[in-house]
Amino acid sequence: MSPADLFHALTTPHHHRRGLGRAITLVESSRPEDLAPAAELIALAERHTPPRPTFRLGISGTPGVGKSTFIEAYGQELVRRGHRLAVLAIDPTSSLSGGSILGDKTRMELLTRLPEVYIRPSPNAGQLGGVGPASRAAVLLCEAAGYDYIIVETVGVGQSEWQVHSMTDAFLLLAQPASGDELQGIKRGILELADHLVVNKADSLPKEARLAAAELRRSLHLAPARPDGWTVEVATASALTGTRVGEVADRMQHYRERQHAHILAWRGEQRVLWLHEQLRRELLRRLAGYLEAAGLNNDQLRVRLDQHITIPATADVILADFKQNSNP
Ligand SMILES: Nc1nc2c(ncn2[C@@H]2O[C@H](COP(=O)(O)OP(=O)(O)O)[C@@H](O)[C@H]2O)c(=O)[nH]1
Ligand SMILES: [Mg+2]
Repeated sequence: MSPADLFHALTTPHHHRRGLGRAITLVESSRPEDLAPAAELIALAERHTPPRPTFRLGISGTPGVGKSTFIEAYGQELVRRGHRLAVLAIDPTSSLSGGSILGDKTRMELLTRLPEVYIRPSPNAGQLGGVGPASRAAVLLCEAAGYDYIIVETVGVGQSEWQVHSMTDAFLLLAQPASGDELQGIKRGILELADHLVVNKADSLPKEARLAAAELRRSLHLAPARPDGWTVEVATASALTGTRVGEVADRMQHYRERQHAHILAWRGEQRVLWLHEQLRRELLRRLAGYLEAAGLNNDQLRVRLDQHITIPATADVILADFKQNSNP
């Protein structure tokens, strides 16, 4: 199927699911022959204006904090409010550990069955250095397919929180009902990324959840005021029972309305970030292609090192040659 046909398929109401799945697979692919069609598809998605304004929410938190369970409850609330929801679950660990994707499917059982909801686990999106351009493209494709609410879920490993934060309008951090940043599973510097904080499992550990929320509020008070004027609130909720999940949705709606101008500006910046990622990836791809074509395998690189003695000098010589050869 040509990219244009594929794009047509995914934008056709009621018949878009298969097309969308194939389209996301295409943009996630690292096969050389898929690069050009993927680029064409992304170009079509970029030019397409979604039928309704869209909202992109990033959700993160340590494994077991209840992200999938929360999305199951929150997603149903969104559907009740008239949204069409796409969930992109990105798990950079899953190619190593076998992943939590299977567990996720059973935890999002009701959501999976709703016709207004599309769920896409991307176990391999992490292979090329985490949540990258492919995930950004997947968001656009979901929007083109008519989903107006996109949740990007990631387990907090490596750089994934930063990356998800840099491709969404709002970032929600789920915390454990325990005291201390470490016990809540919050890495250094991640708290500052959050626009919304929710301490989960308030049903089974109400006291611990209250204490954790109070502690998180204290750490937020210590942080400087945000330039966008938004005040981060800490909620306690239960993903399992659904208690106060509706309030989180209300607060999110308030954020969406109040921060509208900031969100638009942030999306503009995100396009520049995407361009940077694209440039980096393309440059690395071309360099790898050059090294291969020039026969510079590890044995040859060792020979070069012997010739030029130091690593920076060797790199300079190789790069000069690369530049000349990629500049016909
Ligand atoms: N008691 C209680 N258990 C929860 C809650 N949310 C999630 N869990 C449980 O915590 C475990 C991990 O949940 P899961 O959604 O898979 O976490 P994830 O790894 O962050 O996606 C499961 O056994 C859930 O049933 C909650 O609000 N209350
Ligand atoms: Mg999960």
